[in-house]
Amino acid sequence: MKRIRKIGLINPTTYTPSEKHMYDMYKRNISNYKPYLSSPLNLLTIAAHTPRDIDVRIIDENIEQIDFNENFDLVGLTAMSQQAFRAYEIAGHFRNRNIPVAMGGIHATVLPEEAAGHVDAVFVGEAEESWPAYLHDLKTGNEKKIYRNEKLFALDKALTPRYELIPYDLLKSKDNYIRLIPVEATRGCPHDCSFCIVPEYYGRTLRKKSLKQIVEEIRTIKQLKYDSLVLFVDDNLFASHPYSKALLRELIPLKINYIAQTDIRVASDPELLDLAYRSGCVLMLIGFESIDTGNLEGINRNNWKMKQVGTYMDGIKKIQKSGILVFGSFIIGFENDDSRTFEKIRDFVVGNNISAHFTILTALPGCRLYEQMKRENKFFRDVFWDDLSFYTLYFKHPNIDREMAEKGIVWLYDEVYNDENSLKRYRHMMPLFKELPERWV
Ligand code: B12
Ligand code: SF4
Repeated sequence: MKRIRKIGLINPTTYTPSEKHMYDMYKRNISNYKPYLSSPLNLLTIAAHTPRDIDVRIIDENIEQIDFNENFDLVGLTAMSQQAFRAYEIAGHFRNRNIPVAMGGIHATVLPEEAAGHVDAVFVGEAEESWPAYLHDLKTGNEKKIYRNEKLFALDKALTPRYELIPYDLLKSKDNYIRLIPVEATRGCPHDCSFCIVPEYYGRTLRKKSLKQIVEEIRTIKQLKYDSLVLFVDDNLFASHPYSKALLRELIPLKINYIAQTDIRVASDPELLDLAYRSGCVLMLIGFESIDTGNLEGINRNNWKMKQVGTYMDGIKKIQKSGILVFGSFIIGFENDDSRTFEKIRDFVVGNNISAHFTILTALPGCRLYEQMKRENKFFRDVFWDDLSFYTLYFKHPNIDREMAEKGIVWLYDEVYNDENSLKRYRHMMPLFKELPERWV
């Protein structure tokens, strides 16, 4: 029987070479645009499904250096694709000391055979049930190379993530970052955007945690006195309006401030917007993707995203009027995009008084767009996971080259977050806030 006393769960650094030029932008505009830091919810969740007699340490390489001499009996790594190469390096260091290494997360899920060449055990998909099974196998010497989730996890059985393991002092010591504490209410997305992996990974049906469970998680965070915003990690917190309204009513007495990702349909439901404001929602992140309808044609099989474009401006106004900031997400690199796209997006963002982030179209391994681009021989390299930061162009585009894309993205950030346009947004929102009942922001 092998004893497992101490496990290190590690989130490898996410900073890739192509992200470097973003730092100068951050520095130039730091008073108006702050990057964020958020502890890895997947590892806090895996920790919750680890027997309590095992000591677990969460290490986020974005905020602390890994001590490769630390005495772990097992190391668990998580990785998005852009972190994969670093994850393999980390695995190598621990395996050289005969410490077994397991790996889960989206990259291992999509490319388990690749990951299996670098680690001892690979987790495909959700691991709430397969992780405890693996720990048992490891103790008894029966471990397998690949663990797959047999079925999607029933979220009503979710355990509270081990929030107390967040190295909060370290997180807090990072000045100039917005601190986010992640909470999850639902999983799954009914849409099928060609560049996204979520529906294949989490399923198309919305699975929900019980309201009681979410309240319990937020109470835990409050007791820990983390002075941070809550980030609902759900791909669309308001996908089901009846469920989210019930959730928001539960959140009101908890007095938190939070950020949520959603889609523009929220704007058509005044009751939902009112509840969102009263429950402490400060910002809604909305994936507008593009303002050119032609670009969005075919993104979803039923053209759902394309059909929303006409509602964007009116929707933004309604959300802002309800006292919630709109943060748009825009993608550059669709087929119709060219050198003028950057200015058009700047005009839309500044004109509508929203803030936003801008990324380059990124076909992630496992998604439809990736398969299509591969068939069409568009990629510059075969294995380019370090280019998947969303800030680099790594495929042949008819009108945009790599330099134009990267410089254009930085230009967009500079334009939107300069003093003049930041002040414009502020002046637009202040009178709207004044018309609303006060809350605890
Ligand atoms: C929340 C979130 C974030 C948060 C992170 C919050 C946090 N630190 O926890 C923030 C906003 C920071 C973020 C940022 C980015 N994100 Co993000 N994000 C998500 C999101 C919406 C949810 C992830 C989540 O926390 N789920 C809840 C946890 C509990 O589930 P989980 O992660 O799936 O983990 C389960 C399993 O994977 C497995 N598992 C995971 N790790 C491990 C490890 C071990 C050892 C084991 C055994 C099991 C295991 O077990 C868990 C429980 O079942 C996903 C989309 C999605 N629905 O998955 C995208 C997603 C992960 N993000 C993605 C991307 C690309 C990014 C960015 C790179 C985008 C960008 N450039 O702006 C940035 C990274 C920037 C940076 N420098 O860090 C992509 C990754 C795709 C890929 N193949 O790489 C995803 C999948 C979205 C998409 N478009 O497809 N993101
Ligand atoms: S991009 Fe958003 S809406 Fe589209 S499939 Fe992914 S999670 Fe769903």
